Amino acid sequence: MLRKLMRKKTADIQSLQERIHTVKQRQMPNHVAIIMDGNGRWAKQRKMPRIAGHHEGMKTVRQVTNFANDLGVKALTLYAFSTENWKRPKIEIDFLMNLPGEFLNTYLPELMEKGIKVEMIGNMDALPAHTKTAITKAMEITKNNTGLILNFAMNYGSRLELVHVMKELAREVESGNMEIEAIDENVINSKLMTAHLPEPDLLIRTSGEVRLSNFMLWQLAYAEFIFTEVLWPDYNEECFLQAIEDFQNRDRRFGSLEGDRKG
Ligand code: V0D
Repeated sequence: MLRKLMRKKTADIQSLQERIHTVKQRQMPNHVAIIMDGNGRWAKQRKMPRIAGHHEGMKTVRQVTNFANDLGVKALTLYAFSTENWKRPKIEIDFLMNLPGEFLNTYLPELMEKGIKVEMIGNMDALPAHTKTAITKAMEITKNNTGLILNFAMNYGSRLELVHVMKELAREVESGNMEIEAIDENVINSKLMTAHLPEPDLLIRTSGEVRLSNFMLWQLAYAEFIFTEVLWPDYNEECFLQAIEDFQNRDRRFGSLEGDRKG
């Protein structure tokens, strides 16, 4: 009986390895963006405080980051804190703002070992000093790493980002440095906080919510969207692998007939 169970277990592990082998031979998304939803609900189901869910969600961040790096994904953007999240109770915000420091204290050696580079988008100014310090240090220490870019969206909102781009362009036109006619998609891309990153080609949102919630509105124009009922603390390598497989099985044609089946 035990032997039979063991055999089954071995088979399961092998098939996961086989699936990884297969996705690696196909086109990997360059940039995966994730809205990490469901931490509060996960905690509530266990009669635990919301912060316990946030803390558990941090472990998922580590797991998914390492897995994405192993698969050869170039950039992973995680929506960690939105401009809307300031409306939450102060006690919850205080706890959240300790997570970057805790995450980096715990995992920075591992990030260095794996060559992962930490970056962030969003307005850093409004973050507490200790949070800012932790993130700035990690960005400095990992800046020469050449593996996965682990990009945290913190105090980020897409419309506000676009407002800044528009103001910046208006200033350049007003000062005579740019012709209105020179404004095109590339110019706008170059002013976004994601200017140096490949365009996200896959968006994942967990926990059953089917909305964009002001996340990378411009950047996600051509991305594949994958929504799952799985709560972020329960999300794992197998879930991420499934998302990559789903991505690879979609027909990405950008509106052209390229790849259209004959007959
Ligand atoms: C809570 C689930 C890692 C989402 C994941 C302050 C909500 C865990 C970071 C982090 C959060 C951010 C920057 C950095 C290193 C780590 C994080 C927040 C929330 C918002 F440089 N997890 N995490 N930041 N949660």
